[in-house]
Amino acid sequence: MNNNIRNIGIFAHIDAGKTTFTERILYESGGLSSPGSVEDGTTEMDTLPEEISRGISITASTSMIKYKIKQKTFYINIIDTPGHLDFHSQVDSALLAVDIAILLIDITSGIRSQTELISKKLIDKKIPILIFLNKIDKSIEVNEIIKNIENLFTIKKVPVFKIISKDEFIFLPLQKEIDEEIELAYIEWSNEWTDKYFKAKDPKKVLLSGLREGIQESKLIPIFVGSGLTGIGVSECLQFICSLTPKIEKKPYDAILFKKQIHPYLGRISYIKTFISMREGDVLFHGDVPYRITHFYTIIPGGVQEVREIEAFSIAAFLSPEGNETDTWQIGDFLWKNPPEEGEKREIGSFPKFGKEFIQILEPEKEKDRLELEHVIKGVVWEDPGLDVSLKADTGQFQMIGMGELHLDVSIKRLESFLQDRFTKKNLYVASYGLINIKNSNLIWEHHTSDLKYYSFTLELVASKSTTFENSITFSTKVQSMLKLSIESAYFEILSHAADGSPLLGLSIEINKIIPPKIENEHSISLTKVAVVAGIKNLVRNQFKRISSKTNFEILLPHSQVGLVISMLQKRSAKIHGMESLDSNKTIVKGSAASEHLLGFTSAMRNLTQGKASISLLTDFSIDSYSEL
Ligand SMILES: Nc1nc2c(ncn2[C@@H]2O[C@H](COP(=O)(O)OP(=O)(O)OP(=O)(O)O)[C@@H](O)[C@H]2O)c(=O)[nH]1
Ligand SMILES: [Mg+2]
Repeated sequence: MNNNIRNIGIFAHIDAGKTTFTERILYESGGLSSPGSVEDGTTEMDTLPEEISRGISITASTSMIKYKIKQKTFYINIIDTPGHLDFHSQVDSALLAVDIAILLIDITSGIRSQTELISKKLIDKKIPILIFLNKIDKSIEVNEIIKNIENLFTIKKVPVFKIISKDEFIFLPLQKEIDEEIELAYIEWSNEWTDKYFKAKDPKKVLLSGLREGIQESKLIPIFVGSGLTGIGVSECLQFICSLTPKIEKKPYDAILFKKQIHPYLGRISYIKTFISMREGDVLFHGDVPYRITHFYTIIPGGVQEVREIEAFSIAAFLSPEGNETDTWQIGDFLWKNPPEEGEKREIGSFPKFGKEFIQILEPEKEKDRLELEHVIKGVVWEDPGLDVSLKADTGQFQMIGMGELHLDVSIKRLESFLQDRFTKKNLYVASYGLINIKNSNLIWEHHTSDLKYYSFTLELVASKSTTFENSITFSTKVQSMLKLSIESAYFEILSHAADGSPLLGLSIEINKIIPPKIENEHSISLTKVAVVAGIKNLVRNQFKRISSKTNFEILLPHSQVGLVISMLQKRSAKIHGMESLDSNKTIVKGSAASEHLLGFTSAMRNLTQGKASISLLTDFSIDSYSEL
């Protein structure tokens, strides 16, 4: 890795202070004359109108700063990620680019579910982690939190600070003296470093080298302390990061796409992390499709900078390819500098698919605006890997499909910023399914067009509830292939809306006898379909239970409002899993409910608690954790 590039990601739960911390880093580096404020809507990182008005981050934003330590200049790409779980696809995309993670923990609200979720992801990806206990200006009670951090990782945690008083903090790496009680842990993880330490002329230097290597090798996690708001501990943390050189694995590709954005000045841009150096005019291959990059850009505090050359292991943006073929570039896709060799099969990318089951129906206010609405929706979907759009075949309405209510809400506000009121929001719902609930039964499905026997069609079968959520159809009798295809397609088509319009799950059919019409012509195919459709409708009628995704919630609120919120939750058939009381006079309430029952809950709760309660919602889209409605 180039010795002076650092790609840092800032991760944490909602409101832990990521954006404020990032602004402070931009300020410390000289990139800003004063740090922006989330409250005043003046930050570099939260610039979308919805980010400013709600005071939350929605997208992962990057900025590059130059940071000088003595004579050496470091180029630091910093990525500020959103804390709301509705936007966690943004966190996953940021993880494609970062080499070092700063995990903020707000000492006034402790370890929360997002902290646990992101910790697991960072460990899985073997990204070195630094913990920063934030908002120390509010309280210096950190012992309880440090104890709780123990359960967060199996990796050894080592403090790098000592708190003397509210106004005095000592950063041990900057001290000449050695605090053996704390600092011996920096080398004890390795026999080699322990040997070196006891033989060293300059043992402090060995301790710090041991600490750095321990972090780079994911054997140690240092704990910093400070405040992004007042700046305590921020420059110490930044300087320490510059002294780390994380190991970068060589990849079989030359760059990875990690973000797409409709930029206010540049239009559609794509961000890549590079693994080799590149320069303007270079051609990059997506599979075997070439694309010439005329200019590279880096986002810097206050604007955009055009750059001729991009070093290996850095981050850069370029104008996104337009057109049908190249528009298929997805976040997580790999790019190469050379075309594939003959016979070479290239993997395109490896970004996870996200569960999306919150659906908002939209339609143009006037028919003449339909094309423009479609264009704008597609643009917003293009930017956001957590969003999809489809057309409702029966009504021609658009279905915008997202990861949560807040996610859809801000996506619609984004549409409004382009279209104002030229479209209408119809219903919002959560996808639900019918899960078949029948006993094994031998059935006969038949269809007669008239009295004429030679036009009738009969299927004999066994229908049962499958052990999984899968639908399946098997044939234990010989069947001509066209007929088989037509039975199968009718079966899957009707199941896609058999449960009162919703998809039906878990139905397994074994066909063991077929008596086709005596006369075989084009009618026989449609007759088979009619028989299958009618048979399934009959079978399914009221024989299913409706299931839907489950949402886990975590609510942080003042002790005095717990009763109020619990009674609101009970009305929505929520299950409370636990409550935890924090030193800061606040309680965390954890539980779950059917996602559908929680629609509208966040805003109702905010109104009733006058904004004093904050909620984090994580919907579990894995089908085996769905619950009955
Ligand atoms: N006292 C104090 N307040 C802070 C500190 N850092 C952030 N805040 C406040 O905490 C609130 C949330 O800060 P943000 O920086 O928006 O938090 P975030 O983690 O970026 O939030 P999301 O992006 O929505 O997840 C704001 O009101 C900040 O002013 C800090 O170090 N001390
Ligand atoms: Mg933020």
